Amino acid sequence: MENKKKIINHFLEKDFLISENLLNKIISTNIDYESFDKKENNIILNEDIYSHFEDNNINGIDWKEFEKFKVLDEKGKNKEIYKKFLDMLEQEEKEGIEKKIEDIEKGETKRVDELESNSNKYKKEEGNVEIVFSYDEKSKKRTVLDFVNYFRSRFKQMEPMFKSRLNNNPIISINKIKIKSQNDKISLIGIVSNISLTKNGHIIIELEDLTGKIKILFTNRSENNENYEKAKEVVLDEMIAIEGTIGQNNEIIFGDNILFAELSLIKELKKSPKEEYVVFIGDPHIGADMFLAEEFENMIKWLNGDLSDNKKIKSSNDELINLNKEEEEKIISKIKYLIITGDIVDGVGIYPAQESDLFIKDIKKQYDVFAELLKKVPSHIKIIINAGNHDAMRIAEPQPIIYKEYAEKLCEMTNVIMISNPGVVNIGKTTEFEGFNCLLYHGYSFTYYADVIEDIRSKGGLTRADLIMQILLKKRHLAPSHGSTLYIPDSEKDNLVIEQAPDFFVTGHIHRLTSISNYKGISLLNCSTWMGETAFQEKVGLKPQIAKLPVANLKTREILIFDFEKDKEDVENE
Ligand code: D5M
Ligand code: FE
Ligand code: ZN
Repeated sequence: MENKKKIINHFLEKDFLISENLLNKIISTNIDYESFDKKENNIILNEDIYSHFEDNNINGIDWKEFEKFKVLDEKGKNKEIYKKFLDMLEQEEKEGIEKKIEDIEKGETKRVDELESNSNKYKKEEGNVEIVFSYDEKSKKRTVLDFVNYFRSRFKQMEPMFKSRLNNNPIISINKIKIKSQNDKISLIGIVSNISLTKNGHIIIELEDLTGKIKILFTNRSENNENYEKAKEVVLDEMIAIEGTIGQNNEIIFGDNILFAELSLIKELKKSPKEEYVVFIGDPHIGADMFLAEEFENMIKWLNGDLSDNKKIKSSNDELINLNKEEEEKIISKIKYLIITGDIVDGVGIYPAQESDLFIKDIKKQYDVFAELLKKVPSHIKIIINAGNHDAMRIAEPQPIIYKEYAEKLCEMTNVIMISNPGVVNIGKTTEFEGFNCLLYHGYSFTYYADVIEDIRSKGGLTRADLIMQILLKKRHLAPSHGSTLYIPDSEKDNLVIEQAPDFFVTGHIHRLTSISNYKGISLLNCSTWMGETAFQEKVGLKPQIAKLPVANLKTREILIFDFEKDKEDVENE
């Protein structure tokens, strides 16, 4: 009894309460408790943590949190979290990255950064993310009126983008053409309701505003060649302005010029005073047989500082780059953001007979597996996710965030931020710096423009995401033609209009990597995929570019590509 009191008092002096089981253990095993000289505020020391306290200099652990977990454990409410905490302490003693990798390979789901052996980890600075725009659907029935108002809302939203730039002729509404005279010079702003070719190859664009419709002729005669080329870029339903001359009977306009909505030209890239990095992943397609698990895991290991994978590093102009170990580690340590642009999972029932291409046939399980993978990403990295056409969400755009019922585990992660498709997030904002706006769009409309715009079709179609992205920025709309995507009309706002110039325009869907550091002050990025070539892609002749990780430096705006694709030879030798 005396002994018991002595032991209890020894720990009380250090502000520790000691648990019954530890007390008994100290008595029965003669532990040299007197050398225990840590001091902590009123926590109950038990058998599980005693040795950790004794052996280690454990810094930065929130013991109050720990107490809560322990109580939950004792009440039988949340045993898991207490066990994880103990595992983490256990891990403190096993140094080195090898152990972490072993865990990843074993598929254990402890957060890798929690396992890191140096105590800095608890203080690692997190990225700063603010949601600028994420579509949140108010559920209501759509009516015909919504479609009419949708036209109006696009018109009203985009009209100001043209007005200040039409300085040559008076701007008039279409119903006022009839009170003007032949040969008068006018400007019109409207939505393209029809495009046709005359038998001589002239282009006739029918333009509609809130007051009427009129035909505008663009001839293919040489002196008008530039405008004729512009007319070839015009697509259905987009909003344009024209300058022209009134023709015979005021029934047709001869087009002198076409203006697209255009973003203003910014040559200088905005740069952060802080060296931070953002990395981009597109189209992982979890659940598909073709998902590249090994490449994906190698990439995650890399995010955790493992440089063992023998990868190529390239600049955005495709030049090979050599980085030494220190340079590479420095980059990794400053990665704060991970952006993922949709087709998170392969889904279920997305296309006929998809079942036979699926490794995981349950959509919720597909998301669960993805969450498990993402838990291995260091938790100070903020992960931003939007939906694609394979995800658990209606395919009509704007797509709200992926259904929580399916992506439950993803939504629970404190470093995961779900946004709509399209959506805008700001990253890297500080008190002194405004941060970067990133426009995320999965890219479903891209296939339409690859095909319909002759200039893009002739230069490589779908392989030219760079051209598609530029033309959509020029039109300031992610899917100007109604036929290019399914869309949900919103009578208040056309949510696919590009209202503000972003700093990053990030897309996916076509499974090929494109990176342009500076288009009008915007970094353009179409992401690679983490899925191999499918039978469908082989049939349509689209070669995916797989397992490439673009890494953008926010201080210099340089983009490097880390290539995790395995060499063909390696694959063949396996
Ligand atoms: O799209 C994967 C790839 O397949 C992407 O490059 C676009 C292409 N794709 C998808 N659907 C079509 C259609 N209907 N026509 C042409 N090309 C298409 P994913 O969304 O991952 O299935
Ligand atoms: Fe995809
Ligand atoms: Zn897609």
